[in-house]
Amino acid sequence: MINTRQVIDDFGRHVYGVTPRLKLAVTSKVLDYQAAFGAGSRSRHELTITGERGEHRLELLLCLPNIDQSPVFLGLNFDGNDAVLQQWPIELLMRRGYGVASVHASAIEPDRNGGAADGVRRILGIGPDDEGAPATWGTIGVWAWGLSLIRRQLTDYAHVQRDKIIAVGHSRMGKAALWAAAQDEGFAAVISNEAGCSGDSLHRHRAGEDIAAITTNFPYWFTSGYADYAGRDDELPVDQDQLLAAIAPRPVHVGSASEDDWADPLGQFLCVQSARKLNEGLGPVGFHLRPGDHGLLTEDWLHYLAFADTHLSGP
Ligand code: GTR
Repeated sequence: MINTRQVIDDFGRHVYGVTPRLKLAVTSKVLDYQAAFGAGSRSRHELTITGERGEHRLELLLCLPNIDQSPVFLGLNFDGNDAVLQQWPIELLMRRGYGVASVHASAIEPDRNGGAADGVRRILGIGPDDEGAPATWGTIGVWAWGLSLIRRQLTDYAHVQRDKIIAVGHSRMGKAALWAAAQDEGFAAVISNEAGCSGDSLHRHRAGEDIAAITTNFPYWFTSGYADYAGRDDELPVDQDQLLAAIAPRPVHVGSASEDDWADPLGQFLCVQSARKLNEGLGPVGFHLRPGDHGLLTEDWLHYLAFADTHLSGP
């Protein structure tokens, strides 16, 4: 039986950094609202987060179908909210009765070394030795924290089914979605699309990206001690199957692509299999493997819709 609290503590300590406890005021203002795809509405909201050292603003994109209340897929995006309208099959999701909420990850904290100085962390009043300082709290952890903050905000919108908010993310955003859902029981389910190393594939299956590569290319994503495990992946006190298992009884789905060697599809599959054993059947852990390379495709979304229809009984 998995000790969820222990797993979360260990991932905080060794991988993503410990999430500081912060109580912040968040306000929301509608920037614009329009009909979308003949299937519902699309609105943009400005969220203002007030911390000890000032305010930080984010733009939230919210697409909702024309039904009284809908489940919502909430995910961070790579290229901004306008791009997500082109990149995700939002019309299809809305026609199936689901809403979509998204925020540009870099609007929470820029995806680069030193990004902490220009993101939400700069207003939080966290000193260099405090929990939450850049060396101890990585950017993936900040994104995950941001996802929770946005989830709570979404529960204020009348047309959002508050107990059916699904965290979703591709690749680095998949890592953030898993970490967010593990820590925040308010997420009803989580979808991890090709999150790979430090997300949804096993460290102990030594293939694809490893801790040395990821902490060389993206040191700021993690707590600084994670890099100590470079070349010693097997010695990391946790593995990603435990993170997946810690989300149970809530459902998890992992999406994988046959040519995505960097994310290690076999390592993802083995991670899912092992998580199912660890959670002792408490929560479903789904998996699909599609042909092709790294990416979040409509084909993947069709699996995610089927998953949500089955495990959250749909809209
Ligand atoms: C890669 C990184 C992966 C994955 C990917 C992505 O460069 O090494 O861990 O996160 O980026 O986000 O697409």
